[in-house]
Amino acid sequence: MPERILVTAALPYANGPIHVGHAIGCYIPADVYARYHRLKGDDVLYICGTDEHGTPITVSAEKEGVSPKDVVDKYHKMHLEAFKRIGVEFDNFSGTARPQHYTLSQEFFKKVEENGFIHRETVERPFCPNCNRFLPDRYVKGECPECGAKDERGDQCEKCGKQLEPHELVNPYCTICRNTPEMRATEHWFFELSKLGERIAEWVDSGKVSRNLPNNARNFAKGWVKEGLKDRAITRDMSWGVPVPADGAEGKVLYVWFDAPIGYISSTIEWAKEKGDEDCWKRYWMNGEECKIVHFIGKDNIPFHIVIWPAMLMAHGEYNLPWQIASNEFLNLEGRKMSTSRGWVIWLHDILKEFDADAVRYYLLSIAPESSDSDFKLDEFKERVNNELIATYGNFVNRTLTFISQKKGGIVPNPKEFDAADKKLVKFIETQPDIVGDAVDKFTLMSALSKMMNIAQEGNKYFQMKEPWAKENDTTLYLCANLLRTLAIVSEPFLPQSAEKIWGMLDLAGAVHEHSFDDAKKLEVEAGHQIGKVSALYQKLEDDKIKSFAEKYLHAKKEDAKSDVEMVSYEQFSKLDLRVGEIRSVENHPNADKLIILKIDLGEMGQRQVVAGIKQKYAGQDIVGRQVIVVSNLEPAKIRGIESRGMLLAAVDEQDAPTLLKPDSKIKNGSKVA
Ligand code: B3M
Ligand code: ZN
Repeated sequence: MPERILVTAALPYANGPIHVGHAIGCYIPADVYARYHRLKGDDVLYICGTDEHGTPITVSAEKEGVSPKDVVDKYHKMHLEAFKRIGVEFDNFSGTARPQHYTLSQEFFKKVEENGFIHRETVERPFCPNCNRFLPDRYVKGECPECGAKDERGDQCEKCGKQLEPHELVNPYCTICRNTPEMRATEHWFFELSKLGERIAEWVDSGKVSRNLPNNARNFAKGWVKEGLKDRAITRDMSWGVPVPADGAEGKVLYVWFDAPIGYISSTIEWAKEKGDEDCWKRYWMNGEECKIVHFIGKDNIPFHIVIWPAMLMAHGEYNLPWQIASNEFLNLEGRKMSTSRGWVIWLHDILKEFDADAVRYYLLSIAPESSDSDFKLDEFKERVNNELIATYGNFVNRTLTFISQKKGGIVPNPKEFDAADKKLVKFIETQPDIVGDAVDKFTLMSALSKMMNIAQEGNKYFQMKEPWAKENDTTLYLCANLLRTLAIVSEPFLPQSAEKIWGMLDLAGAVHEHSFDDAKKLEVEAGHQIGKVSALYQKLEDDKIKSFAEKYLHAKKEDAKSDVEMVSYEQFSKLDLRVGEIRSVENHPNADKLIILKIDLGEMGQRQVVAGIKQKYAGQDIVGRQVIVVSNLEPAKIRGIESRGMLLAAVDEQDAPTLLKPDSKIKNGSKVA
């Protein structure tokens, strides 16, 4: 019986690129799950979109000196491209700043209010007198009231995971100007979560939730309910967001975590409209228990998906509740926590520029942080790709097809009578696909991946044992061609691009993803079938390639490296050409608030144009005529559209504010700094 399944992945904030940790946190696992169920013939939809509201977006916009909409559009496009390259295939990828999402979120709010789960209340919230505004969520930092961690944001403590409200921080400060905020009265709307604790606890334990609900999620929910759920403010004093649909709510928008999950529904509605069947989204959201809603998320999103979102749905009353919350733990990088602010991160678009998408998918799935945090290591990436993906999977593909192509003129031969080993292989073809599928259904994708790889391994063993190069080989090659077809289908959810290539090389009808997973259990490559052109699936990863990738893309800012400062050799250092220069002119950068364009005299080396991020500190100061230290052999770069040929040396304080370095006394322009 085909099932109906709605798969979602956490809506990524549109305020920065996706890194490998995000990718394996939920997008790739959800994609594997959705692809598998599409092959099973289920009615499955994979829904996502960008989360375009909240202070993550407005803080980024202010930093970059552009509008929130600009930020959102830029990253929406970037996310989509990266997902496409890595083979993450959504049925719809929407965005929460679209009009129909506004309408739906407002209707949702009103319905919950009508049902008696929303009240308004005047409360005290941090207000920065200097910036003249309230400081929601990420505009305020301070000490976590729970664990004492410093510099935590007003929405969640990264250290202990505690959900916070901006006014709960100890010793708060404004993240824009660093002033201490004062408390001011303001009116907000509260979601009455306190009324729903019992129902949440009951639901988590009921058979209506997947028996594979991860323990961390189940226990978290029960623990939180036991502690006592509190009503939560679901509005904020800011202008970017869904306007609160109530009288007297000017200047207030819905809290991003209230509107974002509604994005799962609005994206489904958008999909239905584009399909030209306006109402068909209802069969996923409104048909009682017939549809399994599976939310794939990263660990930090558990509280919202296991408690608040279901509570919102209960309070609304007309939509289906989730059936599964599949969440991974965190991925570290070379033994250290990934940090976007410190640059210790591998962006998905960077790694995809240099390496095969399925090689990246393979490695990430093989180290997925399923039950505990795991570690991305470039050396291990190389090893796994070379020794497993290429040596096992690629090898079976290659030896089977090459042999048929070279020794049989590309024709799959007629099998003779099956011996015991052949029969064993046929049995394996009949049973192994379900073993892989069961593991996917249990949300244990690492194990599913290794069971998929068993197919290639078994194929290699069989090939080796049968010695087709030395012995009668018609049966062997016939069965290998069939096992390869099985492998292509079963591996499609994990390695979609490789699977299609194998299908193409086998020259079978259609595309692999149009076939049925259950067909993988049959022998359907017929004797006499002509295969297509054969080529290698992957390129071996060489040390040099890995090293140059690390040099190009992986550098942490120095403050992060305090405990493990990376050493450079004298030879590396001596490659820098540092010179004394003199500032001749200064002008504002046309496209950036913090940048200026300098012309610098390097004596005999001539004049240079350099773009530098020192405007805030040096605005209004006359620095023409001042001597500076210039890195003169830096590769030329365009910075926001303006060519820069060099870099000025400056010391930076804790807030990254620069102080230019200069020679102790006047010296000839162009002098070498050694
Ligand atoms: N945007 C948080 C995140 O990207 C948030 C998820 C929303 S899911 C409804 O981690
Ligand atoms: Zn301020």
